[in-house]
Amino acid sequence: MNSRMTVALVLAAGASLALPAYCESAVDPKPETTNSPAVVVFMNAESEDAAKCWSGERVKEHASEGAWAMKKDFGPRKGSLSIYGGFPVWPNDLAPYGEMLLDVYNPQEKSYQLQCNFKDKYQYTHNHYYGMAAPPPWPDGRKLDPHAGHVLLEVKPGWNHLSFSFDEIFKRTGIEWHYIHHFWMWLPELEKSKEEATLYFDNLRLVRRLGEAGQLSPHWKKIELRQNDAEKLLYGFESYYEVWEWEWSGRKYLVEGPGVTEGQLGMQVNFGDLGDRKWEYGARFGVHLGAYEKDFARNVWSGWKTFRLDVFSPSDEPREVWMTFASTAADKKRTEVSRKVTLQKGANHIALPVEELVKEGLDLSNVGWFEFKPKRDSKGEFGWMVLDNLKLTKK
Ligand SMILES: [Ca+2]
Ligand SMILES: [Ca+2]
Repeated sequence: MNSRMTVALVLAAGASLALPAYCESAVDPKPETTNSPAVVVFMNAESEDAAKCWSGERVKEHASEGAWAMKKDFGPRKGSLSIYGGFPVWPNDLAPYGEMLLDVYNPQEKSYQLQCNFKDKYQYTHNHYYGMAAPPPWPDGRKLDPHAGHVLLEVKPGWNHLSFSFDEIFKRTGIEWHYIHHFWMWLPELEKSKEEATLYFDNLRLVRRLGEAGQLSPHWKKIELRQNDAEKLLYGFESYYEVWEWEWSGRKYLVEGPGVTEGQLGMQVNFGDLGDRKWEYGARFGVHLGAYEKDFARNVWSGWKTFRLDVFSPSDEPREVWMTFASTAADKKRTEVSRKVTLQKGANHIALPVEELVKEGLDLSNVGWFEFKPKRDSKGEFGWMVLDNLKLTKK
């Protein structure tokens, strides 16, 4: 199966034909406390609001817990039981949990293979891997197998009290539990047949790991504005919240190693590959500076003299990078200004006079987008780099 077919299949499986309206978070967006319970409800259909985030029908029959269960019909083009937005735990970080427990009632007289899948942000095809020949590899160089994350559970007639291990999924896929985007379950065997079947789901629970492993990572720190008379820090990469704002074709990690020039952490990016040689530079990798944290005002650059970014390059050869800045003026006119820089092995401290960008039309009152794209190296690869200390200074 080629990669394009794989993408189509994943999309087909993840999508339901009758999509509910996109669901805003139904949970309180506060980090969990250290006193969190050992078992956390993922879906129990008891709350009408939370149930709206799921593609199934909330019914008062075959509940294993409380009064309500989630009913879902499966068959050709009936799609999956999926969650859309409103992820049941906040942040969307499943690293503190080691296992999923679920109750499934099967009113038919035959058994089925229920396929369960998580997708992390990297596997989320629509924004990140769509059309890519080679998604960014894991840090250890392993390539992504889009099918490795499937969990198949046998659903026998009557009640089924099921479970599966998150560690097993991680071993097969290297899934990024710190940012799970999507969860869905379906009966793939029915897609090819004319058969239909109905299942009832209830009491989906996450089992917390023991000890520190069961705590939310301290890297989920609130992003703090760090600005003084001399500098304004746009990104220090000290929090997952900062890292997840960066979009598109890169696998991103908070790292402590070489390349950290500010604080304790930096962002390592393993760049993705669109495959075709016409993509000489890395596919779009960047950030909407004005999209989040309005008070931070990352998009207002007026009054600053120098744009700075520290980049660690592990490559033995010089690496060429395109940086693109885009501004949107009050009259909606969008201007893009790009600069090519060549990075040497090890630490690089990029500094660009803001005035030079203005001469080419950049509007400093609203710099909304910043992009960072390496050129292929002599082996035809994009490799990885560590970014830190993205800031504006007065000198
Ligand atoms: Ca229930
Ligand atoms: Ca840092």
